[in-house]
Amino acid sequence: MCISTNIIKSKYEKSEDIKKRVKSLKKVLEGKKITIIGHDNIDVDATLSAILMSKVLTFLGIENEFCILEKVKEDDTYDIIMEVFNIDMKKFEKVSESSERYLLLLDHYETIHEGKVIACIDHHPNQAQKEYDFIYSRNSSATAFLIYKIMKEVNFPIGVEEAKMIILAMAVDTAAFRSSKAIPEEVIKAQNLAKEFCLDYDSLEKVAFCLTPIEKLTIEEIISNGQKWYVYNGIKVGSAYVQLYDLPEKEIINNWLEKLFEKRKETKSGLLVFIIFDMKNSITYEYHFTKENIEKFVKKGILSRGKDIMPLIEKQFLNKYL
Ligand SMILES: [Mn+2]
Repeated sequence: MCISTNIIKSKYEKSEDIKKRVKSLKKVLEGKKITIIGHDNIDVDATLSAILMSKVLTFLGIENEFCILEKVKEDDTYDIIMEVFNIDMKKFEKVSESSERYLLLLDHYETIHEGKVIACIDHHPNQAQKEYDFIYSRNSSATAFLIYKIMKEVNFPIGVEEAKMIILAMAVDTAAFRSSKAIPEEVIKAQNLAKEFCLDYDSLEKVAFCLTPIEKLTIEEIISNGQKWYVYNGIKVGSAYVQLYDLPEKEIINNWLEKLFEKRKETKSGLLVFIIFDMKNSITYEYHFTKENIEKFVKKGILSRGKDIMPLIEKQFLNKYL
C-alpha cells in the first residue's frame, strides 16, 4: 500500500513543486489585502476552502477577507455548514462590486465579479489560458485538498476543525469518495487525517451523501422530493427522488408507491418516475408509473437523474411515437 501510494504521489506532485508554489503564492499576495471568493452558487468545497484559505493567509500575516458576493441561500450547502461547523454562511455575504480589490479565486478559474484576479486555486484544470500571477490548478478530489497541501507546506497548525473541513469538502465533492473524481491516494490521506484527529469518518461520509431526511417529511413531501416536470414528445412526465443510506421497510415503500400511483392520475401525467438512491449499497431503484402499470428497475451504481435516467426515458418516448 505504501509503495503504490508513493508512486502515485510522485506522478501528481513532487514536494519541491509545492515548495516553489507556496513561495510564489506568498510573493504575489504579500502586502495586499486579499478578497477570497468561491464560485457563484457556492458549494461546500468552495466555502470550506475559502474558510481554510483565510486561516492560512492570516497565519502568514496577509490581510484577507472571505466574501460571498451573492445573496446566501438556505440550501443544502448552508445546512451542512451550519450543522457540522455551526457556521452561518450569511456572515460572509457581501453583495457589492469593486474594481479596487484583489481577488483570490477558489474552486473556479474565472469570475464575472469586479476586481483584479491575482491568484486562483482550483481542481478543474482546463485549457483556458489565464494570465493570473499565481495559479495552482490540477486534478484533485477537492480544492480543499490543495489548500491542505499548502497548509502542510507552511506548517499551519492543523486542528480538529480544519481536518474536518478538509475531509468533508473532499467527501461532498466526490459523492462520499465514490465518484471517479476521488483520487485513491487522496482518499487514503483523508482517512489518515480522520484517524489522526479521532474523527468519525463514517458520519462525515454520511453527511456527504446529502441524504433525504425522510423521517422529517410527510409522505407527500417524500414522493415530491426534488420534483421536476418535463414534456417528452408532447406528454407530461414527472420525476422525483430520495437519497437514502439504506432501504426502509417494504411496507413504507409500498405506502409511497400507492401515493405515487394516485399522484400520476391527479397530475394527469403520462409517466411518473420515482427514484430511490441507496447510497450504502450503491444501487439505484427506478419506479415508472404509467396508466397501464408500475415497473421497477434495479440498476447497479448511483446513476444521475439528469445525465443517465431521464435522457434515456426521453429517448424511449421519442422512439415510441416515431
Ligand atoms: Mn470543488
